[in-house]
Amino acid sequence: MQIAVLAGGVGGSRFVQGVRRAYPDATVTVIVNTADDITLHGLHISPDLDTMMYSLGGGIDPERGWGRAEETWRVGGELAAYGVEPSWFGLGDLDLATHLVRTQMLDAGYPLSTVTQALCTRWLRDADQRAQPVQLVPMTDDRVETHVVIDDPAAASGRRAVHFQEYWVKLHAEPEARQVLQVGIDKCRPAPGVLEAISTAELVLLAPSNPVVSIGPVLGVPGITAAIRAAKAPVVGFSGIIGGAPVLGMAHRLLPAIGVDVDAGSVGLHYGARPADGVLDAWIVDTADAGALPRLREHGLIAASTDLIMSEPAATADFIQHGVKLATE
Ligand code: GDP
Ligand code: FO1
Ligand code: CA
Repeated sequence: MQIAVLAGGVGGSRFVQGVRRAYPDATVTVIVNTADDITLHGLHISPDLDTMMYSLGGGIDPERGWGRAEETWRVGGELAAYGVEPSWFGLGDLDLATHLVRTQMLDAGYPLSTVTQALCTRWLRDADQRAQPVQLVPMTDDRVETHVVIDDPAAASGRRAVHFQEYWVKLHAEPEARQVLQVGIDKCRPAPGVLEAISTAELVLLAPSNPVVSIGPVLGVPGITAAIRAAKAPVVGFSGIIGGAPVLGMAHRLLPAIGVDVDAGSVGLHYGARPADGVLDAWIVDTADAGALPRLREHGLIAASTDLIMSEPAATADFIQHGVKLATE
């Protein structure tokens, strides 16, 4: 069985671990958001790709959910001692090696998808003793960056745009997000293998990742939404919003900026049903959001509620199988 998953970082990687558990023999391709990417200290950092790679490869710091386990911060300390900015983005010593390798390979002319494959050789080849390791593919090899427009009384326009990482990490998503822009999205192309993974899949899954800054950019890559609409496989999405709030993170600070209410039903309708120009066949919400089911069904979606907390891969596998069964029977 071939499965294509659209995903971001922390939520996406927990979900993919559930996919692995639910379909141990499947070929799984994860199309990962790269609009969180940022260049700092001359290094190309791909947070969602790295979170996915370290998580599936057993190298993630489980408490933070990003970066390496048993990390040390000596290089960052030295940069701070030189007064080098930005000091608000923590780059651990072990993690820095990944960014050094990635940047060197990019500078040598390799595309991000090839670099990702090379990095994953270390992390995923024997990760779970499967014949077929998970394949991580960036949504695009081209540069795309999420920027968030916030109020700034000092600016002539009264507003300014900051990189998503500045909004998320430095500003803790506290300023009102007036607009979320994916700079470069219009002109980017899907990375090699992305459209093929979708068109040949027997199952397409949308992880419960952030709808605005994780799934949003992936669907925004020209050609990806059309490929999902045309896919022969059932397309099943899972809500990361439970009881009117994200399970973790700050998606509630960004959804209003794209005009979507912070509730599971509204996110499902935002993705929409395939017959109504959307991308989903089925939308699975938590039991706390069962009240949204009639509205979702009215809009042509197969909809169901179940426990969507990804406490461990087995629990995630259970709700994935449940959702897929509904969409396919
Ligand atoms: P990021 O890129 O690291 O921000 O991670 P993702 O975008 O992949 O995932 C973040 C989203 O995952 C958040 O909006 C969360 O609400 C959602 N999420 C995290 N844990 C859970 C969980 O246990 N269950 C569900 N349904 N969603 C979750
Ligand atoms: N998140 C933080 O809250 N603070 C950090 O200093 C930080 C550094 C960092 C370095 C590498 C990396 O791959 C991720 C990192 N993250 C950090 C997580 C990241 O900023 C965001 O959570 C994601 O981009 C949202 O998906
Ligand atoms: Ca992300």
